[in-house]
Amino acid sequence: MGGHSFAIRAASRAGATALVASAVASPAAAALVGAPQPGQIGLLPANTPVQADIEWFHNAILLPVTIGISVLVLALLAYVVFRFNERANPTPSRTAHNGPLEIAWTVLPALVLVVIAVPSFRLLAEQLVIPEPDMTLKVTASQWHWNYGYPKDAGGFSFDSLIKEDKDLKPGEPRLLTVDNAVYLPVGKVIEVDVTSQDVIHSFSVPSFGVKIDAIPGRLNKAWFKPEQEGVFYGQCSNICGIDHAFMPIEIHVVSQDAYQTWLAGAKKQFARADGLDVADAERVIP
Ligand SMILES: [Cu+2]
Repeated sequence: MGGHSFAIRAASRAGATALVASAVASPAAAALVGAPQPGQIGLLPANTPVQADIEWFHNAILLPVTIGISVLVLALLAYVVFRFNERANPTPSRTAHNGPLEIAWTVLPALVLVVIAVPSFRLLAEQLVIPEPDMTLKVTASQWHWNYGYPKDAGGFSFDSLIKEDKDLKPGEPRLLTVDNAVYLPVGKVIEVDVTSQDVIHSFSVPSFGVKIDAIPGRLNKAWFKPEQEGVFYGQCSNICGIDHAFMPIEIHVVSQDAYQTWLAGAKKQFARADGLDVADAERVIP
């Protein structure tokens, strides 16, 4: 797993991490729902309305269209191979044009595209038109970790979130997906994420939430999700961003309002340091 570079990265980050490394006491362990399982086929379980619609679009529209067209083309090919081979059809017809047929094979695929386009555009609008948020989470990507900022009314703190090395994993924590400081969010709330980057282009992606949005330096990209169930949900950076691209996972705990308040109280003390100047800000100030 690129252990060498990982070790260097881990070492170089160690100083900065020490500020925020000690884990915040986590509320009662929630049910794990948003992680890939061995042998899994298909999408992760949906935990937001947007992801539920994405999965419907995939299963009810895209799969039937793809399978239908593949089977049709295979059947046509088989028919041609058996019906019009040299032995079965020694004197071929000289036909070059067939008006009705040409109209049909132009119009029918266009209709298929229309069938795909209607729910597709509806889905895009659902993702891009952000409803009135209950809270906003600021997400800042760096090579190679994430920084999460909570709004002023939640304490106005921010913290770095780095991958946990294999030797530090506790039982049940998936490797390459578990981080030292996870994000905690309340269940059933509309969360807006404001995503940016400090260095190169990354991508913030949480499959169970139906969110995948580029983190671009000097630009604020917005997305949203509304987690409907409590649990732990994992994601990864989804734009090749350098040597440790594969080692900047996202871990989000969706918890009850009470558990969220408990975590918030601890996190405020944990992360509000140096007059609110967090590690990410310090790196921005000192180029
Ligand atoms: Cu990245």
